[in-house]
Amino acid sequence: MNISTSRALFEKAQHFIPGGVNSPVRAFRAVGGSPVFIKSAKGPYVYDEDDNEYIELINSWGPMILGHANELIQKAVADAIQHSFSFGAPTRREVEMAELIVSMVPSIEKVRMVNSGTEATMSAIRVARGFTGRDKIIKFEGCYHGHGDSFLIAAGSGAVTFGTPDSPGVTKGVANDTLTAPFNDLQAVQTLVDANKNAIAALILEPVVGNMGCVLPEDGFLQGLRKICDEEGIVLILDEVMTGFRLAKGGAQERFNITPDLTTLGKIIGGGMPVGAYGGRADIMNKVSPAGPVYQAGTLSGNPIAMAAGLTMLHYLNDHPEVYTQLEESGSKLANGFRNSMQKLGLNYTLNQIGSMYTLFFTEQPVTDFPSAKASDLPLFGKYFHAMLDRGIYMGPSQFESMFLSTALEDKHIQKILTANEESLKQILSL
Ligand code: HOZ
Repeated sequence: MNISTSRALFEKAQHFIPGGVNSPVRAFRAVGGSPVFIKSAKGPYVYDEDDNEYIELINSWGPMILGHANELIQKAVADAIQHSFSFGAPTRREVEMAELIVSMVPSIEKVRMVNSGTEATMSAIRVARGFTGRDKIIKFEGCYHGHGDSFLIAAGSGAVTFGTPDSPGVTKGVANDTLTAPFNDLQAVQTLVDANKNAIAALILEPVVGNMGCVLPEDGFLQGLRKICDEEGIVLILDEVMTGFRLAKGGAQERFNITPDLTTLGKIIGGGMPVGAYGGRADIMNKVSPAGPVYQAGTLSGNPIAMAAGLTMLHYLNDHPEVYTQLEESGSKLANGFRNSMQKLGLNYTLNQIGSMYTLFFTEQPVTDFPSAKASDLPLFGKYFHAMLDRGIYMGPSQFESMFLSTALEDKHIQKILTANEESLKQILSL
């Protein structure tokens, strides 16, 4: 495959951008080789600067639920830009967006728009601290909540991919206020809570983890956390930046029947534009300025173009339940196909899948937490990644990421992914 233009761009980028990329995972360091630079995308396909076509499994890390360059969203953006790009003042669409989010996610009574998932999680933690008057938080090993200081302790996604789950630059004070527990380990959470009575403001997690690869909550885990939080007056925050409006209309919380106190949302509610939001119980959200004393602000928050894109997508999801049926079917078809191929080839790697999210882990052990995810054969994943890329399938370039499907995937695309998968496994294992 010719990627000479991408190579040249990457070479140049490294002179001007740290590591040549604006977000570390993109640099392909976990899988080796040179990243492909994307020029455009439509439906299930992305095209690189050398005009190679790929079926895409990143979907901008979640938001392209309807596939790339969806025409309804394009039109909404085209209409919105006629009226300028930013006002720094309230708009009608922000109210419509808040009303729609509240109607789709029942645990959210009030919501504040921000510009990214990172801003959403940082702000949610601040509000939880302001509400409880406590300092500490609990997060889970391998969960990633953006790059806010409090979360770069035992963090997943790029932080683990690049070996810096505890980033330099985070002060000892902040690190001391972040307690970590293994995912799916209720007893460990209880022990932390018992050892820090009346000191824990919030417990935050991805209800389905996407950032150590796709890892599901075991039966009763989320409900157990809810109970502990209720008993101890801890604010339960579900980070649904990647699962919100994807695993169900009301997100993972609907799917697993769990009611958080606060929810963080991200890129999905902008249809791919830079957006985030946090929301939840009115009594907590009323602490946010100017209703209350916890300060949080942003010139671009509720940006009119992003609101136009996000509103159009959310309305579509709200009005078309068949989207979720299709995502479930596509996820199942892929998972069944992967399992059939592995059986045929005598392989027993672990496939974690739920709805339109999945990760194939190169380990034979069940992956239920961070240590079991890290037991995967990472060099083998790198080979698999490139074997798939060579066959026109563009995956997240790290073992510690989830893949995301869109409704633009038709049976022929799923078949192509399955064929590429089987051929790639044969190639990398010399079968
Ligand atoms: N949370 C996103 C997926 N793991 C991160 C994307 C990125 O780091 O660029």
